[in-house]
Amino acid sequence: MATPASVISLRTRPQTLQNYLLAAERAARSDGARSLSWIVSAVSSATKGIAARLRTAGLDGALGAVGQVNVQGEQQQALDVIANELLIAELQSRDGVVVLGSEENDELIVVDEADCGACRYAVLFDPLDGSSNLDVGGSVGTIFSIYEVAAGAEQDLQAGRHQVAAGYVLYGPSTIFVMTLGQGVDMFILDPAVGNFVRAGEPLRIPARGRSYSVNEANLDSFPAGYQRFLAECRAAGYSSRYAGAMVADVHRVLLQGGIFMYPPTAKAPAGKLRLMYEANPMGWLIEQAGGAASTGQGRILEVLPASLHQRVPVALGSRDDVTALELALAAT
Ligand code: P6P
Repeated sequence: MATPASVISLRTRPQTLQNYLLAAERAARSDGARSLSWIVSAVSSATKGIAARLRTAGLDGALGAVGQVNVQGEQQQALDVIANELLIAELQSRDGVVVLGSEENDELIVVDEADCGACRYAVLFDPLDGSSNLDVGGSVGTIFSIYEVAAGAEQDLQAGRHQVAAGYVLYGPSTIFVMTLGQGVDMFILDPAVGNFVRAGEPLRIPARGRSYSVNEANLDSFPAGYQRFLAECRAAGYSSRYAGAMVADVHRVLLQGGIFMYPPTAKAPAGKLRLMYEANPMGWLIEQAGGAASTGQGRILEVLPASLHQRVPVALGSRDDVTALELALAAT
């Protein structure tokens, strides 16, 4: 059977992430764009290293916890530490990076030797989101969010609407890099044979409405009433339920197929569990850039003014019609 032309073209005439970034840099014609593409390239390089370590973690004895609790109060997995160190090492060496913020570090990391002139960036990231899935062979991911930083403002946290780049890497059956520079969302698949992320077709657009919801229904009884009513309406409309327990995997499904991903307020997490700066903001911007919506339930996630690096917010993001229906259900209570 003949190989589909699309497969041939991806392999023989690939647009790699590198030439995609260079094209964006040329289009922007600014020193800042050169630094920004170099910084996204650093994320790409670090995440290739993370993907390689994940593939053999079971053989290397690298699975499991390291016996300490991180700033989130969560058991730190060995691969959380490795992923965090790979990202910090790549990013702090790049011109333009003046500050880093990681889920695994209590405080912001100010990069003293940043020699960047006018181009100054903050990179916030969750190095290995969903890492509790690792021991059972589940998908996990890396999430990143990039801002420009004014001189003297390295410690200032900005609302998500000010991001200049954001994305995630999904470590699943294949390694998938999804990102936005504010001009739509593009997806790249790692070709392990050559070590390049290869662009996988046209920019992603999320369907206006989906047929599934993604939420941890074990917490249903402690969700505010509007969420419970919304989920009952979805079930009555024939929606299916899909939940991987890793935000990157669940949001990737919603981005490609439509529907809604939620982490509502619960008894255990009254402000929600997910972190604003390196989970809700980057994922929310990607969904908006693909034509969807991202809400705290009370308003746009990207308008939230951050008070702290590890601040949590309720999250509901996905198809615009589904998020609107949830917001109406919440407003009716
Ligand atoms: P729960 C993983 O720990 C994470 O931060 C997200 O990736 C995921 O969406 C959520 O927490 C899962 O939380 O309470 O359903 O296990």
